[in-house]
Amino acid sequence: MKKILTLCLICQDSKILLGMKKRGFGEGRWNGFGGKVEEKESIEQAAKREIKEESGIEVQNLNKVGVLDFQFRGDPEVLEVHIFKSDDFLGEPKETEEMKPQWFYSDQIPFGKMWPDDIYWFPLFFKGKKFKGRFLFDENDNILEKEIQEI
Ligand code: 8OG
Repeated sequence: MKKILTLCLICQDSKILLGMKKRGFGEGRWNGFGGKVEEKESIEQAAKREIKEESGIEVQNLNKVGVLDFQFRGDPEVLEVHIFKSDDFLGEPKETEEMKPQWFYSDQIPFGKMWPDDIYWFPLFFKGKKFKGRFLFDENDNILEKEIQEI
């Protein structure tokens, strides 16, 4: 069982835009913008749609930077998350029902309030590397297994 998701990190003037997830999966954590790819849309279309829905901005470019697979112990579903970077967008980020956006400097990323895997791959992202990997979590979102490699 595989679920395809997107995650976009929007960068401008050496800052990165994260959103505080206000509800659902990942609630209470800062993250990039994204979600599930719907039937009949491409992964990039889904990425753009989710960014618009969650932050109100329209990204003009998307660069694929990585793919990460996430699994939870005892759950056969694999979350395949396609990660993009964008540095060109229209509009101003605004708070939505799902996310509260905020700009962060790259040396002030709030890893303590993010998914625990992020600390392992954000540094690759900031170095401009492309990567792939997989993480296995337990039911409390602790990392049990991790693999990450540059590609
Ligand atoms: O539609 P929904 O909001 O449930 O989508 C989940 C979002 O969270 C989607 O953008 C993919 C992203 N995501 C995971 N797992 C992880 C993770 O471990 N780290 C980060 N940074 N994002 C994740 O589904």
